[in-house]
Amino acid sequence: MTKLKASRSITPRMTNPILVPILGDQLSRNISSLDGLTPSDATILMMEVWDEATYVKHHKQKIVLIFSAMRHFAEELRADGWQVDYVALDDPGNTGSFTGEVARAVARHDASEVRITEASEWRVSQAIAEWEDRLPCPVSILPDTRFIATHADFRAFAEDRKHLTMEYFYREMRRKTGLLMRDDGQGKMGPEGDQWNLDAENREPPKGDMKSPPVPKFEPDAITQEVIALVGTRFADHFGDLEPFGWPVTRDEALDAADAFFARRLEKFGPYQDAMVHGQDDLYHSMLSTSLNIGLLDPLELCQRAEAEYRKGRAPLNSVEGFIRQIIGWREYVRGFYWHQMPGLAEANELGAHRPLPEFFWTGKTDMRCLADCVRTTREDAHAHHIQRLMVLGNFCLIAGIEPKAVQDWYLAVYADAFDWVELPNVSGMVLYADGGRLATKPYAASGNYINKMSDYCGKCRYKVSQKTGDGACPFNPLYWHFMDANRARLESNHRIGRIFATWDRMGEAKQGEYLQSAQKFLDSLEPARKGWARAEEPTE
Ligand code: FAD
Ligand code: DLZ
Ligand code: SF4
Repeated sequence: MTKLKASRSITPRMTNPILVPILGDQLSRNISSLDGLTPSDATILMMEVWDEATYVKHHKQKIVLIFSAMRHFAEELRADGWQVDYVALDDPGNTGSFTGEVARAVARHDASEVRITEASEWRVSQAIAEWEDRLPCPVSILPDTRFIATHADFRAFAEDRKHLTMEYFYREMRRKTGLLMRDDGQGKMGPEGDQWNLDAENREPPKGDMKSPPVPKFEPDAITQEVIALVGTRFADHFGDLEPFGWPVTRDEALDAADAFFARRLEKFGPYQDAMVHGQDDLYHSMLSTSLNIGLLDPLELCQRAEAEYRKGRAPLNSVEGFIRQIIGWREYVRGFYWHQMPGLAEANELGAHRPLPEFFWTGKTDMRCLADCVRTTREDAHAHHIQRLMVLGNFCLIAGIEPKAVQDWYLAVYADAFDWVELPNVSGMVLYADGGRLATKPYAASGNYINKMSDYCGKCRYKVSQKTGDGACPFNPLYWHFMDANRARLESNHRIGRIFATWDRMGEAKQGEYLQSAQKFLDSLEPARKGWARAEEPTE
């Protein structure tokens, strides 16, 4: 047991304590496991465990983020008088797993009960479900009230629907929260501005010399520096740059990051949501996903602040609605979808994709300028923005037919905000169509044209985006048709994409042959990723 700092004013205890394990993504004072408890009832357990740090080989900055945020949170709880039993990674006797550490702590404190907020991930929830049988005391598992939609809300929404279209779920969340709702004058509540979704206004390509206001970076304090040193030695072979590290690791820092976003970037968040500019990694994005996902910020609180900016006339509706939709729409939706579709979602491979992930996803060594830039920002910052994840990296994986497990592992390992519940639906559903279209109504496949329209990547690329086939053609062009041709039987009946095959048929055999040969030549040239990047032991086939 590591004491990071002496506890202040510990209340003497008359009865055996309730043990409250708080996991690394539950760092909120409002976590449901603490509801109704006082420092005299409970001992809080926080655990740095090898299993969590290595189930995939997380980006170094992600491990620094979690461990540093956990250590800061433990200090804050202690300062409020809570007893915190903090097990550090290198503490003697650390068993390396949540189950092992909870069992040791139950014995150490002679706990009367274990009380925990449900895990956000399937893998961990399965382990927690066994605690009741393995521990000598009762175990209570409480709902995670940080999410706006309950599991029952999502089940009710999903009942009897073939396609779980996000848009309808989002409208329910707008009604449930009252965000951006107004009385339509006849006593009925409707959406502000009479439209639920202003996405059509949010597709501006980048403008010439676009410079967005800087995102605050937080100087590592002594606690963070200690963790940086630990990660530098213990996780040296993990992907990604360790420093500079500037992610918020406390609630105060996360609130500062949110203040900076609302003051300077929210206004243009909407229009430039889908834009990509070489070397400019944040643009007008909030960069708040890490803080949201580990509990430093509350989703509803952020959306209410965004709405207030609109009501005060400081941000336009398309930006505010767009931001709120990402959070109470997409974020809540993918969480509900995850629990509704697990465990099958992790295994789904509707399109039968089997190609290994290319090595350049880890090294960034590719002449494709768009992909090289997205891998660079991923390596440097443990972050890439949504459209880079979806339309460059994801689109490539989709149309090159990369096997879903390899893609899932990559996304889970490389992003500081990656947790299975949010990564998996995005990868399997939104990007790869591996779930057979439950989440997305069509695959988001695109040729180089889309990337050229929404970015400044193509101008200086070795490949020519206007060239369709042959040496020097943008690889996205032949790969697009190769993908369509290979998946025709599954996609032709899809009303949103099926018509594309008429264009393909009109090309004639000679042109089609050129596309298919160019794509095949490119695919044959790809070097598969070496084993050991994502997992210490690669699963055998
Ligand atoms: P902003 O653009 O400022 O958006 C605001 C917030 O909306 C985000 O912080 C996030 O909480 C939420 N959000 C936006 N889009 C989504 C979405 N599709 N799903 C869930 N929440 C969303 N997000 C993660 O938090 N963790 C992941 O592991 C993750 N994996 C992804 C994998 C793929 C293939 C794709 C296409 C998207 C993924 N996303 C993931 C969603 C999104 O890319 C990130 O949330 C976003 O880039 C984070 O940066 P930001 O905070 O600046 O987001
Ligand atoms: C991501 C992560 C890492 C790297 N390490 C830890 C850890 O040592 N201890 C911990 O409590 N949580 C960690 N996490 C976050 C967990 O993986 C996350 O809380 C659970 O998986 C949620 O189900
Ligand atoms: Fe990417 Fe093709 Fe544009 Fe090059 S030409 S940056 S490969 S889309």
